[in-house]
Amino acid sequence: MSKALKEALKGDPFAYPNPLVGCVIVKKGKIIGKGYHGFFGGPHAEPSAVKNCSESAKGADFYITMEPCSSINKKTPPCTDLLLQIKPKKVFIGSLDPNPAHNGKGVEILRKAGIKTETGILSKECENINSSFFKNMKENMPYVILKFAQSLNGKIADNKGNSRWISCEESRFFSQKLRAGCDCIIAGAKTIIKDNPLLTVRYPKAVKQPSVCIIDGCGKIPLNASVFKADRKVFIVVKKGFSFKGKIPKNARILEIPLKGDFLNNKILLKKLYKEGIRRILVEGGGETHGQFVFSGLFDEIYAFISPIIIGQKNSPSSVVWPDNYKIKKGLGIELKLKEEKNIGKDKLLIFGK
Ligand code: AOF
Ligand code: ZN
Repeated sequence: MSKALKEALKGDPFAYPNPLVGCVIVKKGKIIGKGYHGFFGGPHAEPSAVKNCSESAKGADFYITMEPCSSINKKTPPCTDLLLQIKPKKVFIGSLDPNPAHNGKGVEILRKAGIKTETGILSKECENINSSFFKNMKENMPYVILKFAQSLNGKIADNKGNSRWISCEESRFFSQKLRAGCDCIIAGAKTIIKDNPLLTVRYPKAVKQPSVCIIDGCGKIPLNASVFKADRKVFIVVKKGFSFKGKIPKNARILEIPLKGDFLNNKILLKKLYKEGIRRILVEGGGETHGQFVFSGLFDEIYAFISPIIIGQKNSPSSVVWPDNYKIKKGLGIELKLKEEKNIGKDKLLIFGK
């Protein structure tokens, strides 16, 4: 199963928002085939592994990180059909599929057909690689990743707004991979006005551009901003009742969201985006946008690229900011859990969860 997990990870970033799934086929103590779900809409791990087999998979043992799918009316045929046809000796399963269309059903179908199954092999590990898919299925909410590159002292630009480049080239490439695995990028209006970013994916073999969602309570962004130029959807989020002046670009849509205190109610925004089909979101600043999501606990992970540079100007902006009068329930700030750390070029990437 740990080898199947390694296979599954090869699906990052193009399998998203589908789960990462890997499959290893073993016969007489020898691995005869391996495969993974490589891209959204593409073949699942099981048919990929069967296709790669060096001999017939009949009577072999299958190690699959997630319960095989079993429903029709989706992009690919049910993997249970393939398994019933192959008749494996035994099917070892990591995690169950949290998708209500499949949950527990795949295992049941195999058992009823007389195929031995064993579930719960490295189940925590198999679940952990799919935390976004599990959240989507269980909460009907998008998975939210915050990303920023900051100096050692927490600054994202100097006092003139110069931010090129805080992080190194390797970190910026890694950020592109993160974008390629998301279907929406959230940015604040100030970022759009100040930096006029494209917010596109420039990553090898990426075929889709994530949509962009601009938090713009009072409609201040210029409607000829670069962000509208790429072929993708742009959501402009304004406070409820605000009417936007000017001609809205063809690929843009206005989302009206009620206020909560001084800011927009981002929980309602996330629910709306989920209904629009958005499953994995990258929040890419600036500091005040990050602050709103962090303060209200509306995030799942934070990717902080820490660069070995100190930006000392008093008025240089910070990576996460909220108003002085916001009260923290306990302690000095919002505590996080460090999940992983990596050296990327000269930078350090720290990945936090809640
Ligand atoms: C598997 N093996 O490798 C994956 C599974 O739209 P489709 O046809 O790609 O189906 C997507 C659903 O299939 C997804 O929501 C999840 O329940 C399951 N994913 N199942 O047997 C795989 N990726
Ligand atoms: Zn399947």
